[in-house]
Amino acid sequence: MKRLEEFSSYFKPFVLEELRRRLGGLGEIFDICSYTFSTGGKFFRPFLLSEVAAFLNKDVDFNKIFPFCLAIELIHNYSLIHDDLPSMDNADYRRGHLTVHKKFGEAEAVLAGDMLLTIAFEVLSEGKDFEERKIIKIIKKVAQYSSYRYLITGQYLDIWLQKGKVEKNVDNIRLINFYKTAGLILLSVEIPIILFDPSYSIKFSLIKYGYFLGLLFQITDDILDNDGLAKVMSVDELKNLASSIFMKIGRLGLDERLLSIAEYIYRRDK
Ligand code: GRG
Repeated sequence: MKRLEEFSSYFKPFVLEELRRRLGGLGEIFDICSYTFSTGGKFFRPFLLSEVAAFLNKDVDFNKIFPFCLAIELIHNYSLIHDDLPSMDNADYRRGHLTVHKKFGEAEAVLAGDMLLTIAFEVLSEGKDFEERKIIKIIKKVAQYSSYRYLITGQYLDIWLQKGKVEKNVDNIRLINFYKTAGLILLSVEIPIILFDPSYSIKFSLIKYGYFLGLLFQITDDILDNDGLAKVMSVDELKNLASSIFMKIGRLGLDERLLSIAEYIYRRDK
């Protein structure tokens, strides 16, 4: 998607610069913590956040939005680094490159994840361009969604599913996948809602949009990886499910920009 590629081309240097500003004096620590951003990644969540911000305020100054985009991308990468660890998914490769623990060691990868997660909150707390009450609301929401409301609860359930403590059925897999994926996607929609405070009906449509996008993202990911739901549902069933969610998004009455993001997710091939 061209707009996403354009966004990534100026957002990625911003991420690296912000990390260098904080960690540049720490030698190898900077190398380990920034490695994940040099291995690719679509920067989908910060892109979504900036597009929703532009939908809510067409004169938005992207420099003011970037810190929120950065925080979400830092948390996303922390979760991937920790998810790949030997005690979790035990993955050797991500984005076609060695995972952080394979390249630098396990303890180093744990610490790199911790570093990115905690820097995300530092970045959020520095948001000087919006009212303090909005920043505090965002910090609280990011903390909740990254932990018990979505990400970490989803990871616990996933681990218990692998250990046989949670039954491997369609409902449980859907719930776990939704928890692991939807938290950051919903945050990318909810942060600009907090910043720009739209009418109730727009807020309602956008939250449904974030929810459906989270579902769609995980279904297409499972089809591409032949994992998760693809282990308990056929590809045709998954494609039908994706198509029905995509149609629901189309009926939300949002603009072409936001619909094209859903279409990109629906039709993506990586
Ligand atoms: C806190 C350890 C820990 C885990 C939380 C988010 C998560 C749970 C685990 C990460 C692994 C996983 C399967 C996440 C589901 C979301 C997902 C499909 C991630 C991949 O997102 P992309 O495709 O990644 O946007 P890129 O590489 O483009 O950044």
